[in-house]
Amino acid sequence: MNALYKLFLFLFVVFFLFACAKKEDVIKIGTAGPFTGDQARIGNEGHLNSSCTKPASRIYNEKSVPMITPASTNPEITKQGYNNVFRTCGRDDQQGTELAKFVVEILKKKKVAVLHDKTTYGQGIAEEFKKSAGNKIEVVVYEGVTQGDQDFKPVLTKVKSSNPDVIFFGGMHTEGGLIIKQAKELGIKAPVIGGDGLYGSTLLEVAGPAAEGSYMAFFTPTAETEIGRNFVKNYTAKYGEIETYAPYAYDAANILLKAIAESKTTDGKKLIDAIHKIKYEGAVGTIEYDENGDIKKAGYAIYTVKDKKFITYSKSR
Ligand code: ABU
Repeated sequence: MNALYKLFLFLFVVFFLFACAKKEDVIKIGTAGPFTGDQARIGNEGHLNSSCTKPASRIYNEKSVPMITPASTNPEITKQGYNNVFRTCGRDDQQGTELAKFVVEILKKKKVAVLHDKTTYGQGIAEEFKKSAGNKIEVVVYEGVTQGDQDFKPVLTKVKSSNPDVIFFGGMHTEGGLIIKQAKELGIKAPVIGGDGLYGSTLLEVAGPAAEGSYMAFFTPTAETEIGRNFVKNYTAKYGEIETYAPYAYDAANILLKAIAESKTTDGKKLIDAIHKIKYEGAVGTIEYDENGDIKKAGYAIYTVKDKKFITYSKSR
C-alpha cells in the first residue's frame, strides 16, 4: 500500500471516530447515511459509540461495506446477523462478567449502587454487570443519568444514603470523571468502578486526584506482544501518550488493508469474506473472527488509577 493510500484511510478513520464521538444519540444512522452512496467507500473503521455503530451497521450491510469497530462493545451489534460487522475490541457481556467477578471475588463487596448513562453502551454494560453478579451482590440503587449533565450530586446524595460498598458506573469518561469527583466531594468512600468507557485521559483530567483508587475494566495491555510494544514506541514518539482505542483502531485499519492486499480487490462482498478468514497479528495480539464478527479471544484486565496513571490491577488471563 502506498503512503497516500494509507493517509486516505487514516483520515477516513479519524473523520468517523470524531464524527461519532460528540454526542452519540444525535448521530446514529445519519453518520452512515449520506456516505453509503459513494462508490469509493470500500470499508469503514468505526464507529466509536455503540449507539452509532448498531444502527449504522444496517446501512453498511445493505451496501455490503465491511465495518470494523475498534471501540463499540455492546453485544447486540454482532448479534444482528450482519456478515459485514466486525470489531477489534471485546464485548460488554465479557467485561461485565470480569467486573462482577472483580467486585465479588477480589474486592469481596456486596452492596453496589449501579448508575448508567442510559445509552446503548452505558445501560447495556450496567445490565450485563448486574446479570453476571446475580444474587452475589445487592443492588442498593439503580439509576440512569443524562450524558452531558454536569451535576450528579442529587443522584449521588441518594447513593450516599444507601451506603454502598462500591459504585458501578456504566458510561463514558467525562460523566465518569465527574461522578468520581463529586462522590469524593460528598464524602462517599466507596470506589467507583466501570468498563472501558472510563479508561482514558479525560477521566484523569476531569476527576483529578479523586480518580486515584477507582477501577475500570479494559482490554489486556498492548505492550504484551512485540508488535504491541513497537506500536506503543512508535505511537508515543509521534503523538504522545496512547489514547484509549488507538491500538484497536490501528489494528482495525490494518485488518482492512490486509484483506484488500490478500484478496486483491476492493469489492465489499469479497473483502467481507476475506476478513472472516483473516489471521492477523497486531498491536493487541492475534485476531481471528468467529461467525458473528467477534474476536475469538478477548482478554480483559482490571486497571486502577495510581499517581495519575492507569495501572494493571488484576488480569483475566
Ligand atoms: N465501549 C465503550 C465506548 C464505546 C461504546 O461502546 O459505546
